[in-house]
Amino acid sequence: MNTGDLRIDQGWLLARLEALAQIGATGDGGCCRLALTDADRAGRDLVCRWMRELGLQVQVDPVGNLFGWRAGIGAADLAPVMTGSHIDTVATGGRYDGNYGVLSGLAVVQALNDAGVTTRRPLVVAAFTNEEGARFQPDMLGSLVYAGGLPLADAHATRAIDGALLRDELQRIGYLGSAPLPLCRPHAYVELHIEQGPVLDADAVTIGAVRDLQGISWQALTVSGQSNHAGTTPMRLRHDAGYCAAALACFLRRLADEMGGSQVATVGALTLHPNLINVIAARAELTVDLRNTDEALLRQAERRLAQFAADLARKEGVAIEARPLARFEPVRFDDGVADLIARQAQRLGFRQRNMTSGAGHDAQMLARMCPAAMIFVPSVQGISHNPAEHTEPGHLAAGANVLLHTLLELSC
Ligand code: HGY
Ligand code: MN
Ligand code: MN
Repeated sequence: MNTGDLRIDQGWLLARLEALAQIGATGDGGCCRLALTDADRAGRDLVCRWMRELGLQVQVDPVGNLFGWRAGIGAADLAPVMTGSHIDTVATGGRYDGNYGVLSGLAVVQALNDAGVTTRRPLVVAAFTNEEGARFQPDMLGSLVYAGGLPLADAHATRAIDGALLRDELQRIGYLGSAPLPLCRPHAYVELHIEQGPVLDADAVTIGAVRDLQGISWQALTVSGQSNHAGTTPMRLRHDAGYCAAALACFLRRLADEMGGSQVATVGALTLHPNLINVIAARAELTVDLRNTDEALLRQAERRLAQFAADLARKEGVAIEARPLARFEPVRFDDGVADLIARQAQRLGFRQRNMTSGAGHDAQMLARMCPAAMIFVPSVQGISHNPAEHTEPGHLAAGANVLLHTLLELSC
């Protein structure tokens, strides 16, 4: 058959996105399937069932990465072409972040099976553990271990923000696997993902050929001050951890505005102790997420934050301790794979453009071991990590069809 006319079954893909979204549904259209929780287990069980129904050989590695393997007809030692993403979500996640890439990989397999199309190289669909990094840090933990960037023992010893041990959680949900780590060194890796930003939607462009991804710096700051009476303590005698946390957040906003360009800064988590109306906070715990496409500028932002914190600590008579949580330099993807994505998008008649990813993705880890690139489709109003996350069905199908033909080209 002329595989050029092959298309994924849009209804099949939309139905599985809907079914997976019911697991951990938060009632407002979103999902909560934090890594290695019971909801994540249920999502994994469902995806593994769909993999088996498609005739894929399901394998699980020691960090819980899932793989559905479709045999090729070429030489047995031919490296496979891999696609995939993640099915864990943030606590207020949408239904497309990660899930769309994994399920589109399965939709590609479904289309190939239906059409009786075989490929020379094996095709592997992956779902990597703890991509979000919301429960365990760093993010992209499963693909980082897969690519050799984090020893398995260190990953197993990682504690969740709720105190659970990663290895114990893998065992508890039945996904402490024994597949080889890494299962394979792919011939190439292509990840399909929603953009999660406003660019494609604003430009009315359907496909992004992602050629690079910005650097990420995550740290946890602990401010230790002195609890005291809110009414009796003169301002000059305070060591107010709550004020210091607010001062740090305001500094980070000023820093990002002043640096401009792609610099972004976020304080996403903040807790005060004892968190009471009439007690000056003794302790503040906050997280800092800094990102920039330029490594030198990202380091500059880190240095400036450290300097501000040191000055603030001295002035306010508090201690401020920083604990690194994740640090990844900017990544350049493979131009050959990105060019192929752009060509397939054009051949299928979709407007396409080059993109930089503002978000972290498993592809940035696979890029350490094989040629890798990503396909983006528009996020309506750029909203993501939010139950209102939405991508039009036509765009979902468009991305999956570009993935289908990119994988076909790479694996035949
Ligand atoms: O944080 C990120 O960029 C990704 O969602 N883990
Ligand atoms: Mn994602
Ligand atoms: Mn995400």
